[in-house]
Amino acid sequence: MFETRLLLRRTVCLRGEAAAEMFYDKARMSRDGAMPEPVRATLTGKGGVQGLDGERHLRRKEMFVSLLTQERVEALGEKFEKMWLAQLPAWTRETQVIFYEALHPILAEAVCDWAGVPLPAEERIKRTRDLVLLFDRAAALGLGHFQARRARSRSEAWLARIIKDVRDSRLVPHAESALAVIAGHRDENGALLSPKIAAVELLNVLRPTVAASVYITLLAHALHSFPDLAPTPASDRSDMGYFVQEVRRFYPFFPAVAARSRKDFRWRNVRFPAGRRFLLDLHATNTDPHLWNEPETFNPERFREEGISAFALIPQGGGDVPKNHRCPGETVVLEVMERALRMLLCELEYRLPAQDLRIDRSRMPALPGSKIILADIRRSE
Ligand code: MYR
Repeated sequence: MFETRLLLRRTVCLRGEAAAEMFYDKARMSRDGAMPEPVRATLTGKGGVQGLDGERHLRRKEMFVSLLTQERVEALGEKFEKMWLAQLPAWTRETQVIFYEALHPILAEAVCDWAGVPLPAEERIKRTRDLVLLFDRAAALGLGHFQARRARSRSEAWLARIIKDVRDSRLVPHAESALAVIAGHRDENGALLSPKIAAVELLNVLRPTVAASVYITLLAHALHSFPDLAPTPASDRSDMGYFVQEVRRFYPFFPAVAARSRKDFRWRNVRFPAGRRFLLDLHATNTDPHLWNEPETFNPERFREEGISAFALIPQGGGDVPKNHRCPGETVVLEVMERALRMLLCELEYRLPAQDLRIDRSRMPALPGSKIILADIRRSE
């Protein structure tokens, strides 16, 4: 734990299992306005589930959890795989493909289709580009930051129109779809969400699914960097699962989550005043030497041996999904990563030409310099 200033505000930075448990104590911490404004204006939007507390948060969270039953998550995985297979012939005609960028339209189309959001052919490129700007430029400075702010205004306006179309019966999405559930969701007072807030929440479904492209790119990086530890097409499901979990533990992706103390309190003999900002360092907890054996070594086998608490492996936040602020989309990420792993191992043949494979840790989200270039792509026999 140490204290610094972030955008001029005194901020306590924390890492480790005990710190994560304290950070997720709702009696001590509030989320209201906790993330820095530039992140709320780009990545998360304002008025969405990430910044709510108490009953309002629980009710909104319930809505997300209801969207993500095992059956629905698998349905999204199937769409992702189908769209990727449909793109493969085009990939084989290219001399090389930038994997990270090639994943974006596949994930965007899959999640829009799954969520019931119409994506006409003429809008695909611009809507996908905006969804990517929201997470890829959320931490950018200067022009990149303003591009992300503009992408948020455009995306919210687009989805608020679609929410109104549903409420006025001009559009009838499938009852289980994210669009139908969010458009019909009622808050704790029985009121519908405003079209703007409903758009923020719909973006909370679309954007992070496209952001899974970061993890899938890192997955390809790990397959290349640790070939002796990679599963084979014959590996069983748990071995594939351990590899995916180790990618999520080992590589930095989402750097930190933020909260604000709601009252004065004492922890580990330090007194914290109400209103102090706290940042929980997710990657530092995933690689904390007090928690993990040889944390800087990529070793999927650790998941066979080491038990994981809800506050130790926290690439998408810690604690409990329905009752606390842990990301409800973790199962979606696992689903698309496991499918991507099977695709890379079983459906595709490819080569990685000479390229910059160093992970740029000054970039958020962190990616290899080349974003993974694949060459000589063929469909496996
Ligand atoms: C999502 O879309 O919610 C998941 C992907 C997010 C990646 C964003 C990386 C930059 C975030 C900066 C956060 C700074 C926290 C202090």
